Amino acid sequence: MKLRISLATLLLAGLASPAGAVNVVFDYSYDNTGFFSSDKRAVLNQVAQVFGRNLTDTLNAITPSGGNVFDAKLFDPRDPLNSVVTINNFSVPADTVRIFVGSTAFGTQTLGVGGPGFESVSGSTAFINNAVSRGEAGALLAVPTDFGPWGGTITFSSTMAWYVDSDVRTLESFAGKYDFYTVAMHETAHVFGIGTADSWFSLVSGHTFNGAKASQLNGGVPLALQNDGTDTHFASGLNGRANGIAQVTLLSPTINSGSRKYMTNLDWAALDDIGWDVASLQATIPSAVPEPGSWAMMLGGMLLIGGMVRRRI
Ligand SMILES: [Ca+2]
Ligand SMILES: [Ca+2]
Ligand SMILES: [Zn+2]
Repeated sequence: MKLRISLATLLLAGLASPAGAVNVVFDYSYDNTGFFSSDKRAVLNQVAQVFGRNLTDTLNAITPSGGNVFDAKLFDPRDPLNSVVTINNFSVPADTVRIFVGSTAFGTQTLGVGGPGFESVSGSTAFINNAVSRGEAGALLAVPTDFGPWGGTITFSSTMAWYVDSDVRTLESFAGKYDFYTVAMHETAHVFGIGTADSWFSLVSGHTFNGAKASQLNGGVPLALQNDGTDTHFASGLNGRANGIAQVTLLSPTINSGSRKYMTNLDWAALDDIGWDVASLQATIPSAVPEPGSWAMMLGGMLLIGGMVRRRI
């Protein structure tokens, strides 16, 4: 009987959530300053589309009840470096990842901070295992090979000059400003585990990332990490490919003003290596193929990088 119930549950889950549909929800509950204007939310909607359509894992719901207690803990979107907030009795639907966003004046050269949340969980073993893995069995191993977060936090600088692009499929000139899309994509990748998940650190040694798929794409060489003591970013000089051309990985630690970076094949391959089912290593924007005009501008923009001020992300 138990088996039959399980099969029925799987069937229902399959009907409710077709493959390729991780639902990335940005949550503005902690935006107490009105930072997230409609144009910024439109950019985040595009970020949600890129990640949501390209990650095809099925994630179990977390549904606390009775003695099964799940309290979400997250770095406070309004003050992520100093404060943690708890959301008692937190639940999340199947396949949904909820990312709480906020802003603060970092007072440094930091453009953004992002990472997954954590939790305080108690109850039956089955409830606890599901809550911390969302059904991704590899997340429960002693050396984790998968990651099933409920969501996390992204905080943006409230003081930097942002370029907020209503349509990220086209690239315009924005000298002196920092690209909100680039930073949002970078921080979202941190929420999904690059530089943050246990399954990431399972593959880190000697300041390199040793994921098989990423290393294969990198000429058989493990990916160099930024040697800053944290092993949370790829090295500044590490090139992958995006939109058919070489580009420094999105998950390197800095970005220049006036320029956009996309997820490269190496960034996506790293997500694959830490446990995600990645549909395409070429996903950069909500629709797959950039128009010829934006290619030309991208190439033009690259020539301008040299003198730009770099900021940490
Ligand atoms: Ca545009
Ligand atoms: Ca997975
Ligand atoms: Zn970062």
